[in-house]
Amino acid sequence: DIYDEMERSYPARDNSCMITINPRRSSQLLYPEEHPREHPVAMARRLGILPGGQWKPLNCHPLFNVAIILPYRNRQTQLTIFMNYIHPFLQAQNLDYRIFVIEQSPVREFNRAKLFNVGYAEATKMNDFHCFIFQDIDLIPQNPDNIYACTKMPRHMSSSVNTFRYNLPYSGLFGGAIALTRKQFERVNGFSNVFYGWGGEDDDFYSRLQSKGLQVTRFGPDIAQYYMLIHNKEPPSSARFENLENSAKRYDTDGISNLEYRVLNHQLRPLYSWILADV
Ligand code: NGS
Repeated sequence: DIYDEMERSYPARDNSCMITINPRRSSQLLYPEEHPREHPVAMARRLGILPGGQWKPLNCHPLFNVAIILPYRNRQTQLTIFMNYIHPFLQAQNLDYRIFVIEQSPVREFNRAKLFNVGYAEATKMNDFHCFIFQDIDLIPQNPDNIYACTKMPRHMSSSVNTFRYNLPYSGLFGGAIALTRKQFERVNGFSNVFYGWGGEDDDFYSRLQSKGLQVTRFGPDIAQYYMLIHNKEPPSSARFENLENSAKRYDTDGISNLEYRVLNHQLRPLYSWILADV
C-alpha cells in the first residue's frame, strides 16, 4: 500500500483525514486544456481557498502539510490551466497545502533550480512546512492516487509522462515533479544555484542525493502518470555538462547555504502566493 510509504507531517489522531479517492475523477483529468476554466476569484470562493493559495480541510485533521513550489516565467496559459486543475486535485487528497509561484525577473537566463531554492527559503520564512513538492507547471498529474505529500525517501513523482509514452527515459531522471521533506532537502543543501538555462540541474540534484546515500522512490507508472501541456522547447544550455562535471566539488558550498537573491515584488493572489525574484 502506498500510504505505508508516506511520511506524515502530523501524528494520526481521532478524526484524522482519510484520503478518499474517487476513481471516477481520473477520467475527467485527461485533457486539461479542455477543462472549463473558472475565474480565479470565483474559484477561490467556491473552494474556500485562502488568499495566497492556502487551504486545509476543516472537517478532519490533515495528515500532510505541503508547500508546492512552482518556478515560473512567461507561461501564462500553462499557469492558468495548472491552477484551475490542481486545487480540486489537492483538496480531494485532504492536504494542508499552500502553493508558491516563484517568478524569475527578466534579463538572465531561466534558473529553475535556484527558483526552487528561493521557494524553499521564502516558504520556510512563512511557515514550518514539513514537505516540499518542487514541480514544473506544465505537468498535470493524472491519477488522484499520486498523493502530493512526502514519502520516507525522496520521491520522483513524474516518472510516467505522456510525452515519453509513459516510460521513464533513464533511471536517474529526477526532474519534472519531486517530493522531499524539509529534512531531506536540507541534507543535500538544496539545489545548485549555477544552472542558468535549460538542462542538467535535476541530474545535479540526483547526484546530490546519491552523494548523501539518499535512495529515491517512485510510485508505479499507473499512479505516477502526468500529462504535459504543450509549449515551445527551450534550447539546452551549453554550460550544463561542464557544471555537471564538477558538481561534486560544490555540494556543500553551492545551494541553500550560499543562496542570494532579491525579492522584487510579492502578492497573495487568489490561487497562489506570487514572488518575483531577481536571481
Ligand atoms: C536530460 C537533461 C535533464 C532533463 C532530461 C529530460 O538530458 O535536465 O534530459 O528532459 N540533462 C541534461 O541536459 C544534462 S525532457 O526530455 O523532459 O525535456 O530533465
